[in-house]
Amino acid sequence: MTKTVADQFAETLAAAGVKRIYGIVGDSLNGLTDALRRQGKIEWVHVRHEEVAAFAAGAEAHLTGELAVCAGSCGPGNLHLINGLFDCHRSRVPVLGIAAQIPSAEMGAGYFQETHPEALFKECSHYCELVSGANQMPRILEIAIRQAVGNRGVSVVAIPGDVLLRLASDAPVPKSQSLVPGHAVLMPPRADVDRLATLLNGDGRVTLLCGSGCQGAHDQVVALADRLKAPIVHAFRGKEHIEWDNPFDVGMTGLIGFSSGYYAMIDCDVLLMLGTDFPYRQFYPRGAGVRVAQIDMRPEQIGRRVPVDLGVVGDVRATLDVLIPLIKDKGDRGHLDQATQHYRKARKDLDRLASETTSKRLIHPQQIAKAINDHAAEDAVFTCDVGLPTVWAARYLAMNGKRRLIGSFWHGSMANAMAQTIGAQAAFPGRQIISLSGDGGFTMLMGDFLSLVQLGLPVKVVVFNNSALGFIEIEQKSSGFIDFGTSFKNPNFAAMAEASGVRGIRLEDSADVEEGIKAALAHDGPVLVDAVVSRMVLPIPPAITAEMAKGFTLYMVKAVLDGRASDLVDLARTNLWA
Ligand SMILES: Cc1ncc(C[n+]2csc(CCOP(=O)(O)OP(=O)(O)O)c2C)c(N)n1
Ligand SMILES: [Mg+2]
Repeated sequence: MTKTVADQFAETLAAAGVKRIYGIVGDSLNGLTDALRRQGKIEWVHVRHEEVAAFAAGAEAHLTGELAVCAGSCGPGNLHLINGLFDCHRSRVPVLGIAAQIPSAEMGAGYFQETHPEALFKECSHYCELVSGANQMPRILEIAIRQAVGNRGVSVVAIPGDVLLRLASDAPVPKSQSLVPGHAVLMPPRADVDRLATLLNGDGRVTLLCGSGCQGAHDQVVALADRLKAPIVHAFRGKEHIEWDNPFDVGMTGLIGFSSGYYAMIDCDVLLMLGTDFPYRQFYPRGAGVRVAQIDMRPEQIGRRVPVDLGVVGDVRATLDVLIPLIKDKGDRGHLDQATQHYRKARKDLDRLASETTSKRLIHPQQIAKAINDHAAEDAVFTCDVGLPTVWAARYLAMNGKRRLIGSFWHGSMANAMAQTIGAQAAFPGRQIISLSGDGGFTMLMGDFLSLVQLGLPVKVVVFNNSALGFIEIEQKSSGFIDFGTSFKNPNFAAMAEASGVRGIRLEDSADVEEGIKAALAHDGPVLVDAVVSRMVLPIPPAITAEMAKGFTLYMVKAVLDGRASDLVDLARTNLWA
C-alpha cells in the first residue's frame, strides 16, 4: 500500500516515542486516526471534550517528562483544546497539539467550521504552523516535536484533512535520537558563582525560596540550607520537589500559604530564589537592606518579580554543585530556629482544623484532605482543582519524593484535576491516582467522568461538594462584596456515579470520613467520593492584611444591612468554635 502523509505522521510520532494520543475524531482527522489504527503502535485515548484531552496530555508529560499528544478536528474540535494547551504551555510540559484543518481548497473563503489555528494557538505555543503540502512533511512535525521537547512547552501542527490523505513525500523516517535529544545542562559563568558565594558568606540571615526549577536538586538545596542555616520556603510548584526529608522546610508563603512561610521570607537579610518565578510581588521582602539573589535557567525570569542584586543564569542543581563547596558553615541558627518553630506551630494549627468535628452539618474540607493524605499510597499521584482544593492540597498533602502533585498552578484554570487524572492513569495504570476536585471544577468538564469507565481507569475522584464556587465566594467577602453568583444546586454525585458504573461514596458526617476515604482508596476501580463539606470555612484568616480586614468588615456590614446576618453566625460557628 502507498504511504500517505497521515502514515508518515504516525510513523514520526512513533519514532518520537509517543505512546498515546488523547482526542476526539472528526472527518478532518479521519486520515490520521485511520493511519494510527492501521499502524497499531499508538493508543487512541477517546475522551469526550478536547479540553480534557489537552489537560490529560499535560499530566502525562508532567509525570514522564516526555512528549505527550492531543488532537482535535477542524474548527470547534481543535478550538476546544485551547484552554488545556494554555495550561500545558504555561506549566512548561512538552505537548504536541494536532489541529486538523478544513479542506485546503476552502481555506480563506469563510468555509463551514473555518478557523485559523496557526493564529489561535500562537500565544500558547513555542511553535505553531500549518502544513499545506505533502512536501512539508515530516519536517514541520519534526520541528514541532523538537521545539516542544527542547523548549518544554506546546507545539501545534495544523493540517487539512485532504493533505493528510495525500501521497507522502519521499523522506527518511526520522531517528529517535535526533528527534528528541537529551537536555543540555546550563552552567553559569564561574565569576557569577563566586559573587553569589561572597554575598551568601557575608553577614545576614538567609532564606531560600524554591520553585519547580529545584526538580532533581533536592539534596543540593538541603545541603546549601544546612551550611547557611537558612529556612526553605517553597512556591507551589516546588512543593513536590523540595518539601520532603527537609528539616529546613517552613512551608509556603502567598495567599494560599501560611504564616511561617510568609515571615521567613519577609523577615530576612538575603533572599535566594532558586528556580522560581513566584508571581505575587506583595509577598517579597520590602526592607531597604534586604538583598535578593536569583538562580534561574531562564534569563528572562531574573528580576521580573522583585529587583535583584545578583542574577545567576544556570541550572539550579549544576550551579549548587559548584556553589556549595564555596559556602562557609554559618554558626548562627537563630533565624532558622525561629522560622522552624513558627512552622511547627502553624502546622499544629492547620492539623487542628483538620480534626473531626462533632457536628454532622460541618465536615471541614480540611478533614477530607488530611484523610486523603493519611491513607494515600506512598507513590500516589494527586491532582487538585483550582479553587479551594488547591489550598487544601498545598496544606495537607505531604510529599515524599515519590508522590507527585499536578495542578493548574500557572494558568489557574478550573476543571483541570479530573481531566489530568486521565493522562496520569493512562500513563501509569498501576499507580493510585487521586483527584481533589471542586464541585464547580468537577461539573465543568463532567462529561469525561464517563471516560473513567469507558477507558477502564481506576481513578479516585474526591469532590469537595460545598455547593459553591467557594474560593470566589471567600474572595468576594474578603474584598468587601456580598457574595454573588456563587451557589450550586447539586445532585447527589455519589448516586450519579453509581448510575454511571462508578462506585459512589457520599460523606455527610464527620465521623464517617476516615472509613469512607479508606474504602475509596482501597477500591479496585474508579470511585467518586461525594464529600459534603462546609461552605463557610475560611482558609485565609480575614485579618492577614489590613486591606483584607477592611474588606471583610465592609462585607459584614453589608451582610447585616442586606438581612443576611445569619450568614455571619454560620461563618463564626464554622471558623471560631466548630
Ligand atoms: C475556567 C475558569 N473559570 C473561572 C475561574 C475563576 N475561579 C477560580 S476558583 C473558582 C471557584 C471554583 O469552585 P469549585 O471548583 O467549586 O471549588 P471550591 O473553591 O468551591 O472548593 C472560580 C470560579 C477560573 N479560575 N477558571
Ligand atoms: Mg465548590
